[in-house]
Amino acid sequence: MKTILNSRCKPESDFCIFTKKLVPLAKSSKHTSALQEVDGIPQPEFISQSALQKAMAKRRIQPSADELLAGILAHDKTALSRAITLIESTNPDHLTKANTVIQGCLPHANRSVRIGITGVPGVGKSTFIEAFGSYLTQLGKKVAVLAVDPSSSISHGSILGDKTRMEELVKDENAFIRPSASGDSLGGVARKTRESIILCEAAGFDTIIIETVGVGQSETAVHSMVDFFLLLKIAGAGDELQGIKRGIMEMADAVVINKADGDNVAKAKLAKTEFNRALHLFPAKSSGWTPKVTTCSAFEKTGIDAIWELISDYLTLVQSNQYFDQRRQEQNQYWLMETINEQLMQRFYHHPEIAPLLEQNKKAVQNHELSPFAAASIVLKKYFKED
Ligand SMILES: Nc1nc2c(ncn2[C@@H]2O[C@H](COP(=O)(O)OP(=O)(O)OP(=O)(O)O)[C@@H](O)[C@H]2O)c(=O)[nH]1
Ligand SMILES: [Mg+2]
Repeated sequence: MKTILNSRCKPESDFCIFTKKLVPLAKSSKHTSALQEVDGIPQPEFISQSALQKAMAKRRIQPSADELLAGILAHDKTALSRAITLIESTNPDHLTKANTVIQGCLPHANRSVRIGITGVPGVGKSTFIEAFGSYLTQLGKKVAVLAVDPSSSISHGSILGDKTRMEELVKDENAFIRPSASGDSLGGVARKTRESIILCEAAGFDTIIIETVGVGQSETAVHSMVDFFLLLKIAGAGDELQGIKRGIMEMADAVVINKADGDNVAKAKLAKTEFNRALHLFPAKSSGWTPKVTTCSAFEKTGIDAIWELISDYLTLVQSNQYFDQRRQEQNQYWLMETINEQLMQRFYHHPEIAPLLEQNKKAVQNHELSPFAAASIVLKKYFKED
């Protein structure tokens, strides 16, 4: 290989990218001054020009909404990926196209189980999703993994880095993994994930896993788009309940104590007893389901089947008592209102006249020249053109 590449280097080149060797200038016949441009790198001969042109042409062509929709409905993962990119785009032209695709997907969506997974960093979410997701695909399920992580614009998406931790699932024909959308507001990021769920369902995925790292209010956002909410924990030193946000415990349909392996098994069992006791103190859920506590080792892949069994029990219950549909209806209403609120706020705060006026009124309030109510009224009147 090396000799072939070497033979393609022009002898007069100053630097050969293939061999990574500098050819001394003195030996270069053409170049005598540093100000002279060196020759460009020659096009490798082994690239077929027609293939190159085809590839370039393909890259330039943006598939139409109809083509994307057809691809998604044919269960094509590339079309799904491209459509999600469209949803995540901030380009207004893409918005219309994205909406057309979503609208087309809607009649084919809604036929899946949506599972939310939360837990502090390092608890083992990615390792768990790898084990759990692979278990499900072995059962013949099609699994899509999405995320809500508003911090991902800084950290570039936890799942993206995690793809190395989800080695098996990434390669799995029946799995689809997508990192969190980026954005500056949780509402925006969550909306994109929610729309992506619809697309994944239309693309034939019957189990959607949504991961969140639990920063800010992201658990609430994920809870409002899933059927089952799973809190991942690790056993500590007997102070399990400390440091847990009360809200999360109320949302959880199951608490799974991970890393129940090696020396940790006894501690995990103890934690299980403690969580079980604590969960009984919470009011009964409107689903009629009593939250369960279990242990597992994502690393050793133990206890994973019991978790799926537990989720299946939950589904049987909520499908028979109609809670499943009722909750999805409520979630749709919630997202309708959320999207309106989000867009109104975006419009308002980014309005070119409002932003400076708001700053001016903030100062006036700070200097006790105006009451907060009077200042708000001035800004709102301007926005609604009532002044
Ligand atoms: N012993 C043991 N280690 C585990 C288990 N699950 C995960 N780990 C280890 O815990 C560390 C963190 O696991 P991750 O899966 O990256 O955790 P995470 O919750 O996704 O972390 P973030 O992405 O940072 O939020 C890794 O070193 C894993 O190998 C387990 O069941 N047992
Ligand atoms: Mg992770």
